[in-house]
Amino acid sequence: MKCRICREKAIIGLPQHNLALCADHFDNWMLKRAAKAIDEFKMFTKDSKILVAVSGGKDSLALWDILTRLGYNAHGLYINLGIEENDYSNESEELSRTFANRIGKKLYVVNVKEIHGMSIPDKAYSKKRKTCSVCGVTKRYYMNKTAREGNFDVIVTGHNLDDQAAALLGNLLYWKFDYLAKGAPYSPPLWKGEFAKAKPLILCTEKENTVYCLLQGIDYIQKECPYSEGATFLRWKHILNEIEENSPGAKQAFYLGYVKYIDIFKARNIDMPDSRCEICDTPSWNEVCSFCALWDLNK
Ligand code: Q46
Repeated sequence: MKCRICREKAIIGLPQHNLALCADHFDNWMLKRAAKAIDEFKMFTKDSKILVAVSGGKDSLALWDILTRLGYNAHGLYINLGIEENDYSNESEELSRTFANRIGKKLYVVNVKEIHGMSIPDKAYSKKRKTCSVCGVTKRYYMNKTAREGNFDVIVTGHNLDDQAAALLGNLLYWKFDYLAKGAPYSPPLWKGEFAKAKPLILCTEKENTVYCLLQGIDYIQKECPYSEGATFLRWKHILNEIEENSPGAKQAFYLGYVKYIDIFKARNIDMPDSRCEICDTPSWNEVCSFCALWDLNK
């Protein structure tokens, strides 16, 4: 297999693009893919202050690296969830800190156990709730808080095409309209002065992000979070991989087709509550928001 551009030995085949590339041209191609998503969905500009949600995994570190190389002003946020199994949280924090030092960018670190006296799994156990649900509410709160206090224009996440397509399949199968309304690569600020949310690696696959990290020598956490999404989500991924194998490009067509028609789902969705949490003052449908209720916060 030869690189389509220089005819040197290719290191990766990209059948969905009818392409094979050598290391140098693949590296360049990844930067272009991210730039294309940023431009096409009008995510942000070189003047924007960007907060990268960093987990220590390949997708978020690849994203931070690519944005930095493209000349964007991107800082990181790592949230330590206090997951002790496999030393998961400590190791991923260490890798995130090492990477931030390597690129010379600021990493904000939030430690849930230090702030609340309890880790995410312990909180979930004490509230008899699913760990990922407690984790989701808590991460969202701290991402928003950091973006608001740091005057960031946009929060970016490392979601890749495989994740988004699998989530889309699952949400479509069960017609989860509320989720279907929220799967766009870019969500503008809900009101003036608030930040946007964007997924610049939406045109890149899991495999491409992995190869990018290997080529750039980026050390990322290889373990999965011990609470990571179970068999169902993996099944959607597996089904889509089988389809992709026989019809290269189907995954991208599936997701981008949905993005084109996403307004169909938005019609049912009410975007913004007009009241605020009486404890933390963030927009909330209830007197006390889900985060303050979860962590039993008082005025
Ligand atoms: S980190 Fe948190 Fe995920 Fe781990 S506990 Fe679940 S939600 S799986 S992205």
